[in-house]
Order: sequence, then structure tokens, then C-alpha cells
Amino acid sequence: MRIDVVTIFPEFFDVLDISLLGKARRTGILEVVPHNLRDFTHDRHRTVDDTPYGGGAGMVMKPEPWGEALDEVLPEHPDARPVVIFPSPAGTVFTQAMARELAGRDHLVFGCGRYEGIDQRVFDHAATRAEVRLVSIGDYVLNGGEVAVMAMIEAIGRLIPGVVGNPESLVEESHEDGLLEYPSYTKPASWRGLDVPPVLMSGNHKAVDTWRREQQLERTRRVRPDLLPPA
Ligand code: 6GU
Repeated sequence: MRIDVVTIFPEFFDVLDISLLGKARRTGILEVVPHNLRDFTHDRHRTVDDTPYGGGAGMVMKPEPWGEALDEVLPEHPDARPVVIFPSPAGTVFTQAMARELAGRDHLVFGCGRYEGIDQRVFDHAATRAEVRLVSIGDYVLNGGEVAVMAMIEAIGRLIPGVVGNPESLVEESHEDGLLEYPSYTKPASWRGLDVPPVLMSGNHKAVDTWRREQQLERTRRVRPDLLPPA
């Protein structure tokens, strides 16, 4: 998969060289290419923002550098409509289901906004050439989209076949079956007066599965009842 990221802070994405995603980048399974939005400006100060029409606080990102940057990263004759994702607290909420869907694509483009936002015409124009989505990673506000895009790239990247060594480990985790994951234990069997639940050491696989399922349901009911179906 190829991922292009347009940002005024390309160095944010240097940390993607670390760990599993770094390995995936080195082996060529995943190609992440950051682009500096300021490289698409033509003035001495490399200006990417200006005051909002209609007044108000803050600055708005200018359309021209965004237009040129997207011209560069979007293919001229795509096989399929490319997906362009703009991280925004005003977007639809990013989920595991969305990560899975996006992990099946060959090419993704992320456009990181800063300041009070991006001129609306950037979205409207991109929509003539690509499937444009505004996506939020949760109900809180970040200074810009970079950290949100890092989170999305990690969630999507680890679902690409070959990125996570043991694909089994992807199945039994929170959100994959709509529930939170069960608690895990390893050796020693007793530690600081706290014992591992005996069922896990019983050797009874059916009893272990039942216990884990109960734990998932109990934990989900307790901390995330919104994830459970009504009734
Ligand atoms: Cl995607 N961007 C920004 N700037 N803030 C956010 C967000 C995204 N998701 C939650 N807060």
C-alpha cells in the first residue's frame, strides 16, 4: 500500500521508521511518503495560511498550495477513485471497521490541516477527482491532523497482510468482534498476593473460552455499554 501525507510538519512522520510499521516500510509492504505543503508555495515566506473571509479568529489554510500538492499525489488516470482523508474533529469517527476497509486499498492520501481549517474549496475540488472523507479520531480537539493521521496509519497499517507477524493476534483483540478484549495473564501464577484465575490453568479449553467471553461481555457492559446492541 502507498500512503501519501500532505503536511507542514513532515518530520512528524519520521517515527514511522520504528517498530512493526518501520519494518513494513523497509520490506516494501507499506510505503509512507510525507510531502511538505510549503514546497507547493511560490512566495518568499512559503505562506500556507491567511485571514478568514467574513472575519473571526485564527487563520485558514489557503487553497493554492493544497491544490498543487493534491495535483502531485493524485494519479492522473486512476484505476479506482482514490481516497483522500482529511483529519478533522468535525468528521465521522474513525473505527476498526473503517481501518479494515481502508487496509484493503492500494493508495491513500491524508491531508493534515492546521490553524482553524482549510479553505472549503480544497475539499470541493478534491471531491471531483477522489473520494473525500473528513475523519475524526475522537471527541476532543488536537492542534492539527498529524497525530490523528499517525494513529490512523498505525491502525490501518497493522491490518495489511504481512505487517503483524502472527495474524492470529489480530483476531482476539478489542473491537475486532465488537467487544473489548478479555484480561491476560502470564507467569508467575501468584504475584504480590494476586493469583491468576484458576480456570486459565485448568487445561480445559472450553472453560477458558467461556470465561474469556464472559469477561469480554462484563468489561464491555461496565466501561463501554454503547458498544453493546440494545436489549
Ligand atoms: Cl482527526 N484532527 C484534529 N485536529 N483534532 C481531532 C481529530 C482530528 N480527531 C479528534 N480531534
